[in-house]
Amino acid sequence: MERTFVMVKPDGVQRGLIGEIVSRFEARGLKLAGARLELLPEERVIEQYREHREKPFFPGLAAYIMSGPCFLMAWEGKGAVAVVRRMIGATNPAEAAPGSIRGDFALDIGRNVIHASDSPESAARELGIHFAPGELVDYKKIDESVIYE
Ligand code: IDP
Ligand code: MG
Repeated sequence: MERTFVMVKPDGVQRGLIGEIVSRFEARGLKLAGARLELLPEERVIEQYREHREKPFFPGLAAYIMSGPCFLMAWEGKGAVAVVRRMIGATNPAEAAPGSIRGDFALDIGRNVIHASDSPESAARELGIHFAPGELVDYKKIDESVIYE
């Protein structure tokens, strides 16, 4: 089983999309291991987006992410990192497939509603930035026997 870090960005929170987004991951069969609504401090935004620190869009990105609360989640399941990336869709919502979260709910690359880790390595790193050890919950979900072979 794999865990991935997923975050509804401030535009998604303000637009009332938390429930819709959580529902999609639940319906897919993924298991919620932790969640928190939070106004992110600048240090953690810089840490999360450190690969983009020198890019021209970084100041705007950081201001957007800190413009309101984000909804932070850890989702668990078989191949969760890649599965969730496909569910959120392409970075630029104009190119995101219909049926994906960005393809259904966004239009602008600078307001693309959701973040998800892009590899198992970044998932481990990002979960470590936002969740304390022990904050994520290990439990058995009763539908596992019908979701997995
Ligand atoms: P990802 O979120 O699909 O992993 P990344 O390339 O890692 O995409 O970029 C991180 C975030 O930075 C994007 O989700 C988007 O919010 C923002 N971003 C990326 N490229 C641009 C851009 O060209 N203009 C404005 N914002 C951008
Ligand atoms: Mg990324």
